[in-house]
Amino acid sequence: MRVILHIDMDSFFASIEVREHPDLKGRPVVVGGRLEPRGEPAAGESVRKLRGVVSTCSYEARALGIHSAMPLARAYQLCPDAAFIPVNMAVYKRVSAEIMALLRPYAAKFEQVSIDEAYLDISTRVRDWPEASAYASRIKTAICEQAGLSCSIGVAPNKLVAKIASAFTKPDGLTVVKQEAVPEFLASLPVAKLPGVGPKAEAILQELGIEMIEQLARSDVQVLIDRFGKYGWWLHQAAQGIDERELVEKWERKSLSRETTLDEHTRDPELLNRCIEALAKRVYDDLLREGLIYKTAAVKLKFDDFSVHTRARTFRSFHADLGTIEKTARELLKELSGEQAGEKKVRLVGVRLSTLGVLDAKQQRFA
Ligand code: TTP
Ligand code: MG
Repeated sequence: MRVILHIDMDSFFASIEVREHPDLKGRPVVVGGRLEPRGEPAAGESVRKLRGVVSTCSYEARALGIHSAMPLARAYQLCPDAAFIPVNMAVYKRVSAEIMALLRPYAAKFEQVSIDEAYLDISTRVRDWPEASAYASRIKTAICEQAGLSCSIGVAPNKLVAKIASAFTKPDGLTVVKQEAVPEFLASLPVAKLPGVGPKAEAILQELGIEMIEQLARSDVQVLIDRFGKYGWWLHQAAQGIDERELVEKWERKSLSRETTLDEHTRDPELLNRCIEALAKRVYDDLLREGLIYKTAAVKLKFDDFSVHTRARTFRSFHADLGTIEKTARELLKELSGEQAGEKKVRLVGVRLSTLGVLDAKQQRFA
């Protein structure tokens, strides 16, 4: 069974501003434009001089007709009492990175699509659709508790339907479309709900007498290909809820490492071995949690004269087990200690894994 989640944060920039300024809660909040470099304009002046467009706004502001890409001046006409906040991109990027890091371990495969959207392949983590729904609920709770923000999630057999499903109930939505329910779910939606269908494609489809996805699914694929080329074929597939696209893992971790400073500096091989094994276990737990595999293992020693020595070994193929990390780390420790013979004692030990890959469903047997 293939289960894909699409997660989209609710009114992302505006929700972050509300989280940072709780007095804004429940109010129309409009995020857009930039702060004047000269600083705060006088009262009243700021809104009259509003330039640029709305990046996003709270759902309270949407109820008044304000939306993304609308000129700020127009938003002000619609609601002079709204809180107008300039874009603070550095903050939103930081929050986005925190949320993506929080989401990553929930998926066997992960694809970030934009600042506030991601796909998660959880096919190997759940057995049926009720479990998938409960899994998505847990993710919503985690984002709420750990980031103080709400999101909407679509759960479906592929990326296309998951994306449409996440937008289906917003904000704070959870829409599950199991395999058997896909045709019925799509049937009642207008063609504009298909990703990629903008006003232009919508107008052409209307000329062909096609307004709903159901009509598109039943239409002659050759007519669509004649009109749209290859995209016509894709449209026909999409209307039937068919989408085989895999998730594309863009985010790659360069390395995983753990280190520890010793309470007492030592040269005792027994003690150092125990320390290395404990670190290997911790790095291995990180690896498992992130669904990764490794090709390189390394050990680092810092001595009491503050000199730092590292030694790494790269394998011919990827590994996913703890045993190889432990064995390699012990051997590298022995080599390093041998090189640094003398009176120097060790004050810090580290274990690092690099040349990382993603453990996908087919490679699960590695684990
Ligand atoms: P969206 O996910 O499209 O919008 P949203 O998160 O604000 O609201 P929704 O609840 O409908 O998902 O975009 C994410 C962020 O990207 C949004 O918070 C601000 C930014 N953005 C712009 O700067 N300009 C735009 O035109 C749009 C659509 C978004
Ligand atoms: Mg969003």
